[in-house]
Amino acid sequence: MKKALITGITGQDGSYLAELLLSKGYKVYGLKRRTATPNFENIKHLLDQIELVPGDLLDLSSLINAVKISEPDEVYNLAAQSFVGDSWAQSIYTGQATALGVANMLEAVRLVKPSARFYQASSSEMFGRVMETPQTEKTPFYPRSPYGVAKVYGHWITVNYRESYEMFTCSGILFNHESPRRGLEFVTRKITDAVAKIKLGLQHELRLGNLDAKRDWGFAGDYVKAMWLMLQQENPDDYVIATGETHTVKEFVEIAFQHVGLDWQNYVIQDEKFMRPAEVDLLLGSPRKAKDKLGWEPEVSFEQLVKTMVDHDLEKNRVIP
Ligand code: NAP
Ligand code: F7E
Repeated sequence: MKKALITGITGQDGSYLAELLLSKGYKVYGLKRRTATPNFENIKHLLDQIELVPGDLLDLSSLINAVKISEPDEVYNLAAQSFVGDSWAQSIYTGQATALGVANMLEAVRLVKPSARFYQASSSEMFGRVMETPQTEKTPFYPRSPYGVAKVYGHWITVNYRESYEMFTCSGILFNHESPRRGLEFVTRKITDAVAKIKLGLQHELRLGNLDAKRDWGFAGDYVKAMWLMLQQENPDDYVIATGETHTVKEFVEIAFQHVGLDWQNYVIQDEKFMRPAEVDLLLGSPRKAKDKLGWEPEVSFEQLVKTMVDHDLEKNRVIP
């Protein structure tokens, strides 16, 4: 039986990846940091099938211990301070967790089980002020936030461990991917949760920042399949994972409101508070290499994604007003 260690198992991607690996017969270990209140919402249905090990990306000895306990064949490093918006206010912490946390995890693997295959959650935010469109594995990075800068470090330290120690390390440059398990602070889930609450009479307006930003949005359940595929190849490599389509925040808003029969213009207010000090205006990824080498393709369309998220939030808010 193959064994996998997932950091960030309580997050959106960690929960979908755990489901995927369990369905493939893996023994799944998840790194779990201490929190004052439980945050098992995304994995509560999996708790009796996985094993949680305590640890934090900032604490190397806890990571060494986690690798010793799990003896993994595969390590998926999904943990990070992942919210771009907060990365200016918490730039030092973002660097510690999202950048140096990767080095800590790689060191733990190198010291305890260097033969384990390693996946790093890199991000399209590394492209930032994009140098070409669509963005590919060869597009130079130009990050626009402390988060993006930290991910560039995480990306290159992953490449460096591959080249320095011949470790099987892969980096997935994933474009935005969403789901009903997305955190409520990210724009997609903020919109679908608000649309549901407005429809149910529980909220009256939706305050947003930049409606013109363009993102290449896919479904998280599709994207974790690409992570797994990367670690099944003969050789380690880096891949862009994207849909190849881009949409504005405004388009997302329009479809979400339309889905419940409302006109977004009656509810959306633009608020300076949600504008960023530096914005990433346009992201559009080329999934060509992933398609050619991994045989990976996204299955859920943009419209399906928006509607599924709205439907989920309608259901959730009906039950828990
Ligand atoms: P997420 O929902 O925010 O989950 C982040 C996870 O990291 C949570 O389990 C969190 O634990 C854990 N974590 C945070 N700081 C930690 C620390 N110091 N030590 C241990 N665990 C820690 O993120 P996601 O959307 O699933 O994304 C997964 C990864 O992919 C992240 O690295 C993200 O930056 C990257 N990424 C995401 C996207 C996307 O569109 N979703 C795109 C590209 C790359 P708690 O539950 O305790 O907070
Ligand atoms: O913002 C704009 C905002 O916070 C998307 C993370 O998973 O994907 C994610 O980062 C866009 C930006 O995601 C609001 O300015 C407008 O242009 O949903 P987001 P993100 O910053 O793209 C990448 C690939 C990651 O790696 C990250 O971990 O929407 N926007 N109004 C807003 N954004 C938010 N959050 N809230 C608003 O009110």
